[in-house]
Amino acid sequence: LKRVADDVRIVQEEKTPWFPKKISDLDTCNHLITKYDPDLDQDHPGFSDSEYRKRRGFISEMAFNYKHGDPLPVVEYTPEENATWEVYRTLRSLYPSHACRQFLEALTQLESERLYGEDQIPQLREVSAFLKERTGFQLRPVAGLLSARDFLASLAFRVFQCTQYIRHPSAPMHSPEPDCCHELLGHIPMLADQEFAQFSQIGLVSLGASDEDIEKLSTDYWFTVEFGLCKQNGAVKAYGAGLLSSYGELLYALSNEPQYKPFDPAETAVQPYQDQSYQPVYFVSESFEDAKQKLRRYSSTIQTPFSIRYDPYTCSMEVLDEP
Ligand code: HBI
Ligand code: FE
Repeated sequence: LKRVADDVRIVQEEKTPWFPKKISDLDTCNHLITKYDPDLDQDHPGFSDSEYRKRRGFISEMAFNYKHGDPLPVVEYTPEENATWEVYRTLRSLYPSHACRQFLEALTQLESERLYGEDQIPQLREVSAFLKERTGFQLRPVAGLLSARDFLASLAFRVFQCTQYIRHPSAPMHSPEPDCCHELLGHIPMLADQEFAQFSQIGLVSLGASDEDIEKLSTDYWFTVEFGLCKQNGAVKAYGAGLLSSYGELLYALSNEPQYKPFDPAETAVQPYQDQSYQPVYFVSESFEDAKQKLRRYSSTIQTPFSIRYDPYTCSMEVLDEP
């Protein structure tokens, strides 16, 4: 006897993953990845420092309670926290030779407006207002490493989820997780550039995408926004936030040790990566304009049952059913 499998036709219901439709929906996009949590990870430099963990808990609490439209919380940083911010001075010395032009321009502006200085950690509220005037990007506080889906979805609304705590003072030059040094020194100056801000709306493609496509988009994000290099006046410069916030890796990435490949979204998307040590390979873009166009072409290969447009007047997604 033959079992006729065709009789039992399982109709797989095609389900589109939930995604935020309006900017206040981002209040529910706060799923953290517990990797590198100082409360759970024994290797975290703050693991055995109960004072540090208490402080982190306090700042996390503010991020979890934050609702879209609330004024951004102001953190009164302690003298010890402000002392850790000295990484700024150290990194600053490398920027003129290693960072891309757009980064330097924005950083200089942040300094001349006295939003950035050596003595204290800048406040997200002021930095968010600065970005909003330039590219429409705004910040919202987040308690730690966010899921790729939630993180990318926020970018679609030109919202950057930004951590507000600082790394442990025992390891000022390295942090296993994003912290305010990484956000303020790596991401913020880049988000003040128009072309780069448009590139960062990579998030639009992630809305309703499959887990597989989210993984590919995060990998493209990883090798561009986090570890990207670009050509400028015949030289290679850094624009990735992971590089611009790490003295050691910034030097390494622009030395002749690592391998360089041209940025190609389809290829880059499947490049294996790790976050434990320096990258073995970096992707070089011709320009942000070029990277944006390549990404746009690649995005059209990502299948969703609809197309989406962001309406900046209502800060909401317009979902257009495909014919
Ligand atoms: N979460 N808080 C935070 N900051 C990031 O930069 C970040 C994140 N989650 C995921 C992520 N970056 C990317 O590496 C991609 O997975 C999107
Ligand atoms: Fe980052």
